[in-house]
Amino acid sequence: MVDKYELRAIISSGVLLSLFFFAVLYNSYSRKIDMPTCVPFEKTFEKSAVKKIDDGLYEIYLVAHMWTFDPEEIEIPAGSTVDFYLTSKDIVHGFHINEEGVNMMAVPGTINKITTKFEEEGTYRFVCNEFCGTGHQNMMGKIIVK
Ligand SMILES: [Cu+2]
Repeated sequence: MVDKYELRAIISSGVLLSLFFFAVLYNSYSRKIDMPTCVPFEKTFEKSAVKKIDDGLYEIYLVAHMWTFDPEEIEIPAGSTVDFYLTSKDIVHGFHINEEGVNMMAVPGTINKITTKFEEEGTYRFVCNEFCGTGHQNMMGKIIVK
């Protein structure tokens, strides 16, 4: 027989788990937060690229490695929608654009993808937000939106 205090602990754990689960679902749908998706590519890319698909539509292939991003500087016109594809050559790094709410991990052997739109002109800085070693604090780049 289960002790009544043990049963209370089990039930409250279940309630809390459900609450956290629905909080994540609620926030991702109601606030339209884009979650990065993991692209099942057979082989990841090793070279970076900035591809113009159409007017206002770009694909950016970013490679993270100790302790820099490739490319470090990207120029796009205002109002562009950008698909970011991100991978890493060595260890786990991060990719964070504060103003756009973009936050991804760069994992070796996989590609993470997120889409965002740059409405306003300006310089958007991106940084590595996963501690990756002694040069971590210098790992950054910028997107210039004109
Ligand atoms: Cu880092």
